[in-house]
Amino acid sequence: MTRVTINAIETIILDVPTIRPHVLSVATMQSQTIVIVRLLCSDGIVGFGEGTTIGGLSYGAESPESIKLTIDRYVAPVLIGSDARPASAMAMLRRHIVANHFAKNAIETALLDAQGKRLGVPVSELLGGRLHDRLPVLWTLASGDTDRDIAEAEDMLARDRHHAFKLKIGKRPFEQDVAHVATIKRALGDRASVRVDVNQAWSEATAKRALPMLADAGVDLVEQPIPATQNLGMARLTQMGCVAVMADEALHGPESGYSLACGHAADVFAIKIAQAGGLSAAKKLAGIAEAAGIALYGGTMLEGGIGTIASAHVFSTLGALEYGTELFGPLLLTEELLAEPLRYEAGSLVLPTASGLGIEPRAEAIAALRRDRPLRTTV
Ligand code: MUC
Ligand code: MG
Repeated sequence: MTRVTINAIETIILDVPTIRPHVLSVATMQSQTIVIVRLLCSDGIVGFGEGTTIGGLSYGAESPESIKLTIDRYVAPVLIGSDARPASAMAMLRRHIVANHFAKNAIETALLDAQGKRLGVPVSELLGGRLHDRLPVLWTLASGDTDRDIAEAEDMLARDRHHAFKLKIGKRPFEQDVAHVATIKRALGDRASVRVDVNQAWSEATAKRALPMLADAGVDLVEQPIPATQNLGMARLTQMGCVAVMADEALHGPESGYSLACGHAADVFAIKIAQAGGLSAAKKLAGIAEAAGIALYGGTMLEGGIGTIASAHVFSTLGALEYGTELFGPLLLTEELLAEPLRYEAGSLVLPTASGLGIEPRAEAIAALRRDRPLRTTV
């Protein structure tokens, strides 16, 4: 086999409006910013990757602009001219660059897309082979308005699009948030599972009061109620046992997963390829959860089509995803970024069968949404 090397890496920032404001405890999103990576190899194959976070720097330590800069300034010089096989390129990257998990994930996605296209197999097959051809997908209700959220959930149920909902809370006093959640759960009854994501907004004292109230309201899962650094607090909340507790922002790959597992600090792990530092790291993290008896959930950073399907390839290889996934990112955007949209059917995302990621970006959408597009002048 001739040695294939990496010839060039390009990054493009896109700003894509959302279909409605998406209200989290840390930010209100009116648009999503996506960094597209194009990785060109010496055999002419192009791999695509995506670096996406939420709310600029309000969610985590990497912003879209820092992801682009990291790749342009530090990743590309390390990788250009080197072996394009994913494991070897990623090992090289880890030797030269610490942290920067979102940037590393975007690169590993592009490397695996290229390698899959080269070998004629889907990315899931490079990761050991898929166990699921479709994945259950929930929808996040985050308009910030109780009646609007109920109407949105009813519409999703009527269209058979989603059967589980995640509510973003933590912005208002907790009693108001619990009342908001209880009203929605009462309206939906047994027709839908309701979960909440606090995005680290509560103190442990508030969480101790709120968790039993949420359990009484019929909530199935409480995600990252307290700050990501407070694993001992997470362990105490998990031990209360009234409702399942999920770690999200506390997870930064296998090492953090190992320490949470050792400390019994979560019932469920939200597996996110970007936060984990790539697709292989996400698989290792899932392995730690499985070994520790921690349930799995397929998380999202509200990525567009590339990041969403990259996540789906990983999740399709995991045994049991007890809490399903939230791979709905593309459905929150007003613009279609793929030549052929992802297939969502009856509450599930269908995995593509073509080689690599099995998707192609839509060139016109990229041209129209890129932040550095030439400004049109009117005469
Ligand atoms: C998060 O914190 O989980 C996932 C779904 C959503 O609405 O926001 C994200 C981020
Ligand atoms: Mg979360």
